[in-house]
Amino acid sequence: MRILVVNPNTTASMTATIGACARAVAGPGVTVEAVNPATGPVSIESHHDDAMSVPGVLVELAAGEAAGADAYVIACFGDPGLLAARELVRGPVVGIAEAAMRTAAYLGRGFSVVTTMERTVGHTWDLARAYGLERQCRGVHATGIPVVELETDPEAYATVLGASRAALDTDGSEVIVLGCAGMADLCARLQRDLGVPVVDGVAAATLTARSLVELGLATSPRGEFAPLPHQAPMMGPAVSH
Ligand code: 5HY
Repeated sequence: MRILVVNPNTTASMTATIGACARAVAGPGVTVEAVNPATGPVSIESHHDDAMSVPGVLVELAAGEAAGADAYVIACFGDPGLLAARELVRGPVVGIAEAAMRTAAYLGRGFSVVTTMERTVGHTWDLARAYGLERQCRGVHATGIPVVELETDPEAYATVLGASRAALDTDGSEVIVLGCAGMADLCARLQRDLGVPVVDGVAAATLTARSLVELGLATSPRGEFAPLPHQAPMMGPAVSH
C-alpha cells in the first residue's frame, strides 16, 4: 500500500517531520511518501496562505495518482483543498483536522484544540461545524507560536503544554487535539505529561487512510466527488509569492 502525505506548506523540514510521524504509525506493508509543493507559502496561518497552497497541493496529488498512490493525507490543520482533492484522485483523501477531531470524539465527551496563531481559530471552528463536531469541540486555543517557530522556539513544548492544561480546565474537556501538523512530534510527550489522550492529526489521518484502503473503501465515484467531467489540467508550478 502507498500513502502520499502532502504537507501543503513548503517548509521541507516540516515535511520531513510529518513523514517520520506518519511512517512511525503506518505499519508493515505501507509505504509513506511525504512531499510538499515546489512553490507556495512556507506556512499556512491565514485564509490567503490556505488559498495559495491549494494549487500546489493538487499538483502533488495528481502526481501521486499518476504514480499509483492508494490513499492521500493532506497534512495541514486547515485541510486545504480537501474537497477538490476528493474530486481529483480516486483513493481516499483524509485531512488531518477532520481525522484528528473525529478520532478525539471517540475518546471523551469533549475535546479542545490547541493551535498556533489566533487568526486560525475561526477556521478551525468552521471545520468543526463542517464535520458535524461542533458539540464535541469545546474550545480552540491559540498558543501564539508561528508554525515555523515550532521547530526553533526552545519554549515551544512548554507553551503548548501550558496551553493544553489551560484548555482542559477552561473547556472542561477530556481530550487534546493538536492543531498543527508541526506539533506531531510533541504528541507522545504531551500525552504523558497531561495524562489525557492527545491526538495528532498526522498519525490519525495516516491510520484512517490505511484503514479505508484495507476496508476496500474509497471516495464514491457517484455525486459530488465523481471524477471531473474534464481531465483536470495539470497545472503549472503553483503561483509563488
Ligand atoms: C499546519 N499551518 O498544520 C497549519 C497549522 C495552522 O502550515 N501547517 C501549517 O496554524 O493552521
